[in-house]
Formats: sequence, structure tokens, C-alpha cells
Amino acid sequence: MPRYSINETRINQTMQELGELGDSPEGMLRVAYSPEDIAGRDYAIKMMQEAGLETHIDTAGNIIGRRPGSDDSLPAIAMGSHTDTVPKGGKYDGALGVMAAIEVIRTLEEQGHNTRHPLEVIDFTNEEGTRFHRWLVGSRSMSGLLEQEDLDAVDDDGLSLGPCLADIGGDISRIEEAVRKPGELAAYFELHIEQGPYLDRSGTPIGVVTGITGRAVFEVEIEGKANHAGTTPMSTRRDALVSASKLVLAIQKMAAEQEICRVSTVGSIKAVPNAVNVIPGSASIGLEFRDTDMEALASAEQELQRITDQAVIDDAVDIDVIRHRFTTSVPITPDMQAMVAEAAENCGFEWESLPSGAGHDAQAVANIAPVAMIFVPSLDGISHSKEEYSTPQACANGAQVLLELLLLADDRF
Ligand code: HGY
Ligand code: MN
Ligand code: MN
Repeated sequence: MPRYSINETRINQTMQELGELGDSPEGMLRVAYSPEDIAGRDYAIKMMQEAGLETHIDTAGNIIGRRPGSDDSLPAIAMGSHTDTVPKGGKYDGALGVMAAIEVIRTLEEQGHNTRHPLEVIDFTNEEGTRFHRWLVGSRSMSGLLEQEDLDAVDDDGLSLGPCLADIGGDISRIEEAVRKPGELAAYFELHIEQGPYLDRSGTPIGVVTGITGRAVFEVEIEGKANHAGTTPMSTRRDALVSASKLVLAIQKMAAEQEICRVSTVGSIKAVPNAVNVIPGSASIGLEFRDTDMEALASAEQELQRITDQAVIDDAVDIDVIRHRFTTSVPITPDMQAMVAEAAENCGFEWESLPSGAGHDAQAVANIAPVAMIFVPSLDGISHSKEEYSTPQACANGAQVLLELLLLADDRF
């Protein structure tokens, strides 16, 4: 039996209320640093304060709510995730981890339970990386993993990170102040929806995450020759979009048929001047590879270079491959996995172990603290879409296990 029970109605109410902020008929629009994101952040701060947390925003824009422990000399145990979403995303990705962490604090308050460790609830900013093609910005800032390229990044519409950070209470000129050293946090726990089909298919209520995937993000820019669509013979064309389209299929084959890495995705494509009667003079595709094995990502990068070199010859185009970002895969230690499993069992839940195909803030925080992740099922495995859904019971189950995990860690660390 769990020591305390979270309030199932309340956690689902806060999920509902947060889900209304930035909602649209096409899905959630809380893209990092946008007015919609700021509305979601303001709500998270309000809920943290109502739970009695002392809140502040660090120079990287992360929202941190803190509850003192009976022994404040101990490092804090942190829980959290992110409230920013992909464009037209879902209501549960990230949001559940932040709202459940607040629900845990509220339950401890109601029970008058003082933990030994100070506790923190963290809403990390720009986890998705929709802005600037750089993800985990808040958690990498806190974990000392930010690079100069992150600070220099300019968005598709020419905006740089500095003013965006200022809009959410951060300060790029002092961003290094957000860095926390190993030892400052005793542990970090993240509850998250699985975003894949496995728990939903097996009917298992709780996932014990064994590791978090690595990821390699690229942009490929193709230069051909713009020309008249009506008068230019097919044999003389240097069509950048045709070359890009062949690359899209070749990149899909790398995972689907050659099995070079676990998944490969081309998520964006642009043609210039994007007019039906002009042969596209230039085109670009945004793509990513994922695998828990970093060797596989290195092989994928080599194959990408090979197929683009071949395209230069075959299609008489010029090609530039831009390497945006490599994120290292992170294993969750066996003892942290065992503690999640024990928490699930104490709550009376079946559990199963599985890796995360999605990236998470926990993989950055792992650089400075022991981490553990809890998954709950995503209906039909859908995520990053307005169809994303986890049942109220799944959300409550996850929050319950998060509370139990926190109490186990507070006793043992
Ligand atoms: O893209 C991801 O894996 C995560 O949802 N940000
Ligand atoms: Mn997420
Ligand atoms: Mn996501």
C-alpha cells in the first residue's frame, strides 16, 4: 500500500486547466518563448505557489519551486519535466511530469509530511527545441551542457535566444548562473507519457525506463538552378526539390530497410521559390536519427554523407550537410530502475521495463545527478499530435508512483 494517496481529481483538473492554455483546433501551441508558452508557465508558477513552494526563475528561464526539508544540509530531490510543446502537439507530453510533481507536493503538505531532503519541482524551458533547432535548452543549461552554438543560435525568423529568454524571465548574459554542480541534487525523477505504443499494447500501467535515446539532428541544404517550368527541357534541369525528395526516401530507408539506426525521420522540407511554375533552385530538409547506441548514430551520419555526396554527382546540385546537434543516450542505473519498480509495486501496479525512444530533460540532468523515469501509457502510442491522450487513471497512477518513489528516495539517500 502507498503511504499517502494523491488526489486523482485534482491532478486531472490541473491537467485539464493547463491543457486549455495554448490549445487550438490543430493541437497545443505552447512553443517555447511564445505567449502561449508564457501562459502555461504562469499557470505552473501559480500551481507551485498554491502548493506552498517558494518559486523563482533561473537565468536559463527554468521555473524552480522549492520546499525545505527537515535537514536542509541535504541536497534537494527534484521532480519535473516541461510545459512547452511542439507546434500542434498534445496536452500530456511534459505537462504531466510538472503537474504530477506539484500534486506530490500538495499531498505532502496536506499530510503534514516533512521530508528530510529539500524538494524541488522544475519546469524546464524549451525542452522540445522547436525554437532554434536546439532542444533541452533549460535542462542542458542547468547541467552545464550548453554550448556556444546554443547561445549564438538564430531562429528561422532571425530572432536570437537572448530576447526570447528575457521574455520568460531569463538572462542570457548570466546564463552560466543556472549551472548546478554534481552533488547539488540528490536525484531527479521525471514522470512522462510513453509517447510510444508498448504499454498501451501490453496493458501495463507503469513503465520503468531503462534508458533514454540518443539523437542526431541535421539540416541538408541543396542548391540547384531555378528555371522556367514550361520551357526548360527535363534533361537539362538541376531541380533541388527532386534531389531533396530522393534524399527523403533514402533517409527513410536507412532505418526502415538498412537498419543502420533505430529510427530516421525527415520532419521538414522547404523549396525555394516555392512557386508552381518555377523549377526549385534550392531546397532544404530537416532530419533526425535516433538510437540508444551512439555507434549507430555515427554510422547514420556517415551514410548521410555518402548519399549526399552521390546526389551531388547524380543530380548536378551542390549540397551542404549541417550538423545541428548530437545528444548522447543515457542509461538509467539498475538501482534507480529497481526503486521505480518497488514504488510501482508498493502502489499495487504491474510494471514493465522499456527504453525511451523520446528524448527527455532527464537525459541532460543525468550529467549532474542520478535520474529515474516513470512512464504511463499513451493511447495508441500517439504523441506530438492533438490525438495524444492518456487516461485520467493513467495520469493519477503516474503521480501516485512518483510520490512513492520520492518517499523511498527520501528514506534512503
Ligand atoms: O522529441 C522528443 O523526443 C521529445 O518529445 N522532446
Ligand atoms: Mn517530453
Ligand atoms: Mn516532446
